[in-house]
Amino acid sequence: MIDLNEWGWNQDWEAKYRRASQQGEPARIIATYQGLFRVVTESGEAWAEVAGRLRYALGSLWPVTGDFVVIRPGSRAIIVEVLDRASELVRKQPGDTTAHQTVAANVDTTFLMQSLDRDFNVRRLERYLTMVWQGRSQPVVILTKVDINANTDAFIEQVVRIAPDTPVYGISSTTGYGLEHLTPYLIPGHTVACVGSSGVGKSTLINRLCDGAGQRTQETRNGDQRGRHTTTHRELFFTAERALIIDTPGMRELQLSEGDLGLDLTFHDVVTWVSQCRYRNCQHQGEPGCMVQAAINSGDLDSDRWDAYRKLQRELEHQDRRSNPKAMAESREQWKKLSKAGRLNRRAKEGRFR
Ligand SMILES: Nc1nc2c(ncn2[C@@H]2O[C@H](COP(=O)(O)OP(=O)(O)OP(=O)(O)O)[C@@H](O)[C@H]2O)c(=O)[nH]1
Ligand SMILES: [Mg+2]
Ligand SMILES: [Zn+2]
Repeated sequence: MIDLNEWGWNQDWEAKYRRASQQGEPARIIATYQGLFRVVTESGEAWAEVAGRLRYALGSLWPVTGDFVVIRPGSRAIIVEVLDRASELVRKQPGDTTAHQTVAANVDTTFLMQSLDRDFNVRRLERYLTMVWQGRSQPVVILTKVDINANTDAFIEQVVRIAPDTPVYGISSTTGYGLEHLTPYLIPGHTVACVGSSGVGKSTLINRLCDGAGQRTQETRNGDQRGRHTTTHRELFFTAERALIIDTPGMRELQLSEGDLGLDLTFHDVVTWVSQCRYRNCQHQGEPGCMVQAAINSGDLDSDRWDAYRKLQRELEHQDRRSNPKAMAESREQWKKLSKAGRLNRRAKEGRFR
């Protein structure tokens, strides 16, 4: 018998399970393999697939690693329901679509990892923070490979400047430096996910925390500090402390899915300035009583940070329009009107109305 509590099950899940509409056994997804799922149940590990009638119905609740599900056991178990997520990490699919990809579900703490070789970038970190807050998980910023960069404190300071309330630590999975700072997050039954670009050292850290859980990482070739794409699917492991930790494949680019809660939480300093402008519809372009301009002028607000906020805000508005047909129709109407006006203008100029 397996104690699902060790796998993150608790009274909240028990309650959700009791309310579930489908009969079956509770299980947690521990890995996904193109349509097949590795699950753990009270009677052990098994392979599972999604019930045929759910294939198109699940939408964004399509199971991912970390999900709790209801299964019908069998030589191949059938997933008949996905329990409502407590949290999720969602990114927009790379490329020009409105499809979203959930990377992991039911994550208590997210280790946002950047490495101090060539990966460090505060603007990208803001993106990741937005995703984590939006998904109702708690971020911890981890700067990796401090063994190859002498100037860790300066990097930590840069992170503190954009995320004063978020914990940030410098670590080395090679030497073990700083790993003790992560212990408070590795609580038995809690789930942590490692997120960050390819090569930052997610799998290496997990290996180390799991006492060699058999994760595969690829040694760098010819001193190439970036390593190579190695993780092909997500998985969930136990750390030495019996916390659960999820490896996610490296993201080449992070695009955000819609919603502005995460943006507001990541940029709460900016939001505070905006809320203090004299006019509610202030465009922050030199109007009297604009607190944003005042804060930039006095050095209280970094103009790069302001630009980053505006850029992400525009990106999210664009997303909202694309995934919200009404807003899209409205903007299409707008566009039609404008282009019609443009056509009329042109004709007027060409003198066709005379
Ligand atoms: N110097 C140094 N190298 C490290 C450290 N951590 C990881 N590496 C190396 O960085 C390379 C990439 O590490 P991985 O753990 O595979 O990176 P990853 O984030 O899992 O990458 P993907 O699976 O592609 O997303 C490997 O060659 C590791 O040996 C560290 O703390 N210091
Ligand atoms: Mg990896
Ligand atoms: Zn303003």
